[in-house]
Amino acid sequence: MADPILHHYPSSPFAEKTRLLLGFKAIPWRSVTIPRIAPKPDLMPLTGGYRKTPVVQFGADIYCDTACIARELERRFPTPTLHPDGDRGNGVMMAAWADRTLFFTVVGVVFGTLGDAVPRELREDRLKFSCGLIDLERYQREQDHLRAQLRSQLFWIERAFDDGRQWVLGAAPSYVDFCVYAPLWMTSRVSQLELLADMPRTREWMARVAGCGHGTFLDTDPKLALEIARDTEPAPVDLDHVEWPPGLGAGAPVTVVADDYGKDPVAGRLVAANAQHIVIAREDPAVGLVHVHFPRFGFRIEPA
Ligand SMILES: N[C@@H](CCC(=O)N[C@@H](CS)C(=O)NCC(=O)O)C(=O)O
Repeated sequence: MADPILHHYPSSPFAEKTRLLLGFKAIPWRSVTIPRIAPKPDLMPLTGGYRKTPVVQFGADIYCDTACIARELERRFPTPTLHPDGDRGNGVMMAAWADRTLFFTVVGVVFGTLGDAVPRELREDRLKFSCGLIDLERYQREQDHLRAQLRSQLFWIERAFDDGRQWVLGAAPSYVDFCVYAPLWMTSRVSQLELLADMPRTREWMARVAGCGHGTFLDTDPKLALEIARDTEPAPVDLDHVEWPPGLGAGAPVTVVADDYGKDPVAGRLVAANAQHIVIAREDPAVGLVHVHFPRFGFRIEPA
């Protein structure tokens, strides 16, 4: 099987979550560095418009969003598992809190604290990208409130280790460890805040998660990633159950778009869908036919 290609940039917390997942599973990977702000000309032929970071490519299969990426890594590389003790539910529920609520609280605290040190083009890009949600001036105004919200959630995390466990769900690392870690890793950009000074168990756990490392990877030219997609066929799709959106079926022209922020629609033909997964097919002159995969949670499918 070809190595996964991670399209990412160093400072992205969701990319850090993915780099650690690859390290934990000891999967060799290729690294393509993408720009931190739009435009992302070498990514667009692969995703068809989705611009969030990261994206993982296996040949002509493109996986958007870390929930979808993690599920695919687990499917292709089941050992070591992200769901020890056969529990595929609890960690994923907690992960949804970490990916959305905890992450956005951290973004508010970090960007609001960095303030004018955030380059103007990054501020403007994120304001537009988030339809006004990532607003540095508002973050600065609401800083006390945001820090209180973050401290509240940090206590929840610290208390998860009250019984002496080493990992959030118990004795072994699992998916949720990487999801909770990623936003906290982002807070290290404002170390002067000392948010974790009185949270020794969280700091020790963070060192354990960081210890998973990033595994071995090869820096790869973005053009090579496009050639790999062009020279490969999408893999056969085999979902364990089918759950079509109302009125839509195989081959229907659709758009798929995130329902929270970064709402750039991707157009294609529906290949498969169920309660967890959406696959669409699209063609681009640079890459030919590709399948683009999204999680079902957090994405809206509409007739094109
Ligand atoms: N739900 C998405 C969130 C990804 C996300 O918000 N990534 C940030 C960077 S950490 C992003 O896309 N920022 C804008 C950009 O990179 O263009 C996931 O799990 O992958």
